[in-house]
Amino acid sequence: MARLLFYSRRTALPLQNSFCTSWNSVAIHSSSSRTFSSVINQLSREGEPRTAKPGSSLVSLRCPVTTRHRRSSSFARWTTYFNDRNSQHTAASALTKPHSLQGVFRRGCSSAARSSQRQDDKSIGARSVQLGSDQDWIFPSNGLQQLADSNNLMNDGTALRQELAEKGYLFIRGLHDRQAVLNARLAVLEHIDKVNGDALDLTEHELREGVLDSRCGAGCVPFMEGRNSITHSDAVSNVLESERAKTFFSTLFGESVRTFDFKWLRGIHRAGYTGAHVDNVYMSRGTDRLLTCWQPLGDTPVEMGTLAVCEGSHRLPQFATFQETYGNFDVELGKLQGTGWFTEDPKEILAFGGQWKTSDFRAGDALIFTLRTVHMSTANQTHFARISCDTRWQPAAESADHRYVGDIVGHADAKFGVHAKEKEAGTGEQDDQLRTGVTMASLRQAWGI
Ligand SMILES: O=C(O)CCC(=O)C(=O)O
Repeated sequence: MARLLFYSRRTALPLQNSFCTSWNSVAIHSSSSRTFSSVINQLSREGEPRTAKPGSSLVSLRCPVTTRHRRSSSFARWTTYFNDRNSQHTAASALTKPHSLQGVFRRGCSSAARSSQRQDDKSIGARSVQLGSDQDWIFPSNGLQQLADSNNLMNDGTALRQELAEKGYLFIRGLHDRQAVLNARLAVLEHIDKVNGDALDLTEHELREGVLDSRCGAGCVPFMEGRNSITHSDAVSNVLESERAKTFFSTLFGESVRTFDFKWLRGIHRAGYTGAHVDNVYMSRGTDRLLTCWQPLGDTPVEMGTLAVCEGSHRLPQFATFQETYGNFDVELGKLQGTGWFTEDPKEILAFGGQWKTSDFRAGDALIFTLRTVHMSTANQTHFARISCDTRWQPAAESADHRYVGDIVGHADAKFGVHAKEKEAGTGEQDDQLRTGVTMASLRQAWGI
């Protein structure tokens, strides 16, 4: 049976649109009983037959085959996320006033919706999302476009390399086995719950839903980066170091490959995001033919925090000074204080040129990009933990940045990126680097950018 979950902070939750043309059952989940009443009343007004269990936090609504619900100006943003039994989904949402619905997830979509899922990616309508610190973005739009996948080139190394050189990234749908990714997600959620029993809301939600406790903010989801029992658990390794992944990267490089032992496994809390940066500032001490592969562990719509790349930023002449100064900076050697991000405002990158692109990601999808490609993430505006991992791949014959291979002694602590941001936000720790390091603002002033 299809299942739809609504998460809400408010009580007024009318539906705006439905995108799946046939669903047969809906579950509404919230801690507020007023929320249920108002949803049920609204659905009733809109002519949806319903069955509700009074007093229960989980309400089943039987819906007929339906086309679209009426629009109303009072409707808040909501997002639907469809998954079918054959491991596909389409994500959709409606235009919005922010606030009420934090996310709507539906499992078990009809075959009609399944067959039209590709079209739905384009036709579902625009949603407002937060890119980095900037709330002023619509996806998809001219400013923040849909990533085009390169699946048609999958078996052609030369074509893949040309595409990567041209765009600075490759978006591959279903690079990984979907079920393996979902298994990995569950293993990570179990790990999170084991390390911090307060991180996830398990009073009303199943673990596999990955719903964060309402008090879980910065610093609450355990740190999981490095080489450890969860990054190298069977479930996670089955995705990150699968034969399927190795074959893809061997084809892409046209030679045998290796991957860093260090894995950047992350659980991003509500409101968390990553600012704009290039990876060269963190890992420039080996070959420059190093690629990042970003993969969410689970279905991840843009509202949940997806990676966005600035197409062309790795090679456009307008980025030359940016790449020669910031792009060549080694955050550790340069004793940087802070994240290593050039900016949290995507518009500052657009001032150079390029084009921001992202996508709703399905479990299994991956985004691969160069050391010089500017990227950042949308903010997680949902109640779900966004779980993802960055892996790094390079030709086996070339030198590897010693900090990320082997035992990784001395580099287990994250000093930069999102963790530095959390420290800045005042979670307590003040290490030497934070007190004495150079700031990105002062560097940018010196670089004149
Ligand atoms: O997962 C994220 O939010 C950002 C990942 C990333 O940019 C990186 O590790 O380089």
